[in-house]
Amino acid sequence: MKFTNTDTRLHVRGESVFLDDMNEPGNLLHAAIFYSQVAHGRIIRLDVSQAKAQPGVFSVLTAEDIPGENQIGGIIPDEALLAEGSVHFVGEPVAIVLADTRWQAKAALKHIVFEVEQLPVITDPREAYAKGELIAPERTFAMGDVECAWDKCDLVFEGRAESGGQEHFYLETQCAQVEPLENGHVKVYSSTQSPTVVQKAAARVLGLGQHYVEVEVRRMGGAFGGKEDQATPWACLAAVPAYVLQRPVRLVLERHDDILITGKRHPYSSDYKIGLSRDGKILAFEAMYYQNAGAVADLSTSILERTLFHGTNSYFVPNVHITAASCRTNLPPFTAFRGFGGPQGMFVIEAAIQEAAIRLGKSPREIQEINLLEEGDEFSYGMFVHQARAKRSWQELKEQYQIEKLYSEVDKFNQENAMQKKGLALMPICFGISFTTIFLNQAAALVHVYQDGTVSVSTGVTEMGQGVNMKIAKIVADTFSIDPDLVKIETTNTTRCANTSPTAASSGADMNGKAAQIACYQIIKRLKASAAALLHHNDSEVIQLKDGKVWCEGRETDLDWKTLVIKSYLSRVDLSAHGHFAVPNLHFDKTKEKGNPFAYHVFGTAAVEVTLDCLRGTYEVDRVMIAHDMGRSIDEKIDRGQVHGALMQGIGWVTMEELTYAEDGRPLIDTASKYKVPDIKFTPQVDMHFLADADNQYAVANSKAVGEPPFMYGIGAYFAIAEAMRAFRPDKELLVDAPLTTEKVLRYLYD
Ligand code: LUZ
Ligand code: MOS
Repeated sequence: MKFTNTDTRLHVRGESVFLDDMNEPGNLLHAAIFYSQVAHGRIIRLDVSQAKAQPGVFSVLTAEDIPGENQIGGIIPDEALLAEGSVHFVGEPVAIVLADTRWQAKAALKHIVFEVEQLPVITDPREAYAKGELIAPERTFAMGDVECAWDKCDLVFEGRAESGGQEHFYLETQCAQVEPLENGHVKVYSSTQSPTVVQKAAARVLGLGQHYVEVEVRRMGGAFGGKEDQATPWACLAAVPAYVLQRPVRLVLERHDDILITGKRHPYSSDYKIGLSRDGKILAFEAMYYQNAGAVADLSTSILERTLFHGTNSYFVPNVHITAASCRTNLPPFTAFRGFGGPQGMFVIEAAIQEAAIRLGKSPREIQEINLLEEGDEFSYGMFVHQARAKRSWQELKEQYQIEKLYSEVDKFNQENAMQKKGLALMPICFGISFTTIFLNQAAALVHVYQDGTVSVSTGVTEMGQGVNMKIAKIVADTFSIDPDLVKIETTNTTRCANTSPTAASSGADMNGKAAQIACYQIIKRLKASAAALLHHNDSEVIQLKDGKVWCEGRETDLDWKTLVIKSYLSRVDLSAHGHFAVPNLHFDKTKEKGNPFAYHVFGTAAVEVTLDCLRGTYEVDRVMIAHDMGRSIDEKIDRGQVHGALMQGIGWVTMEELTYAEDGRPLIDTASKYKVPDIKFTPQVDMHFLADADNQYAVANSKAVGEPPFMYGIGAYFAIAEAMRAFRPDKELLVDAPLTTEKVLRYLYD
């Protein structure tokens, strides 16, 4: 089989068509967005008349030109498409300039008169909390009784943990193109993970039924959660002028604007209290997570929920009391990012364990190991661990890579070197798979078999570089037992697959693969009946499709796939089917905060080794070793790529990627050149081991979701560096303030 990932082939040749590569319609208008430079204020004056008179400018639209509702908030309706009355963050869209060229639209922006009376600005989530500025009521997950437990502990202490935001740095910036169709219909091309979210929001701002809005997604040039909710405003900002002016409109953010004004990973500030027995058993854990939500809700409440779900990571803790609050500040709204609040939660308990190790005079890995989840253990949210692979991945990692030997080498190195120190940290992960919003756990597919035996597959999943199209093609080919070259994966389009859930929560291949399979089974059933008739058999149960041939009663026949298909068509057999899949057995009661929210969990353990230059404060990640629970991999190359990419993104989050804000709420990271992401030279040697015999009956083809879980391995880099720092300054307390930039390291090493 010569099957390769079609997208990769196109990408390396520069042939793949991203949104801004599409041919331009003849009368296309280019949009540029005028946005607030003030983080909080009352609008006193907005005058666009001068801008309208600039060369090439066709029109300038403001909130009053929106034909429908000026509202795009999905979970909580608190987000205007265009500011009206007041502004709440730097970057809030105020007006849309439409011109013949992108440069003319941009040039006209400075002719907009916008006066704002400044109001007090909040940037700190704890301050917002103290002032009662909450996006929604805070939530608490509890199990056992922490208050009774503290007395039984040999060690109880409190601590604080900070983790910063993160820029998605997708290569393709936010963009959309909208074309007016006949009879008041519109077609929206969007670089979105969530076609239906875009469809609903566009229908809302245009005042149309959803059936008048078609959303089409070919692919994204990266997303990482940044296009789960935040592709929507840009699609709507193109839809309004396209509809009002009845001309096609394209809107593509420049990198500078994208970095400055679009949402990022939520920064968190957290307090914790932990109690342990002398031998390191965690008896109780309490935490308060202050999430910096930014100015509007976006997905913050949902992300907050996942922080609670992952508050105890892969450990069993009998007494838990964790509370989380989504705090409204005047920063650009934070949003989904790979891990979706999970990493922020896990970071806190890992910090608590590291500190406990110091206080108990143990190694962190001793404490981690004896607290790992076992079969049947209960999570604070009432779910029980099933198919626990925490200890297994831990053991396999240790054996595969001789981890204890590595620890003695690190100790030896640190004794022999004064100005260079090494650190080695283990990072176990446990990540729940399913949207925590239960109704989103469904997917649909539409499969057509054409007369020549080739196959067209549409699903609700979107391709963002993660290789999901390749996985779906393999699943479909495998289900029909035909050559994958016969299968084509279509664009994602709301007229072919409706009510799509976001391609998110690592669930895209799981759910859409299953939906596609369900559609295939229906066609197979009809084809088998047709084959039975052709072979003069009255029982279709004896028919099998195998390797492109029809088998009957366990024997290969002369009938092949292509002949069967054309003969079935001529007998007027339906060769198309729609499939729908709903993940079974999910439920959650928010009044009790208990239930069964996940189809399954993904486990794994990583070891991260670093070397710190104690003169310069610089560090290198030398090597990462991973034992990962991949289920039965659908495509090993793609899955290795996902683990590797997620790991590096996680390492970047806790090391060099730093977002800073001025006191007046202005993001200080406003160009690509001010933001560091790991590059190829920073990439360590990565050794990866997938657990053998790790089938997972809860996902398609016994696989496991891969998109997000390995991100959290990156957290190990933080604690490896922290260990190296403490090897140099054993007198100092653990620093828990991610990202651990070189500047912070240097300040720590030399006060
Ligand atoms: N998106 C969402 C997600 O809407 N719900 C989730 O639970 C989720 N989890 C991870 C990433 N995106
Ligand atoms: Mo998401 S963080 O878009 O899975």
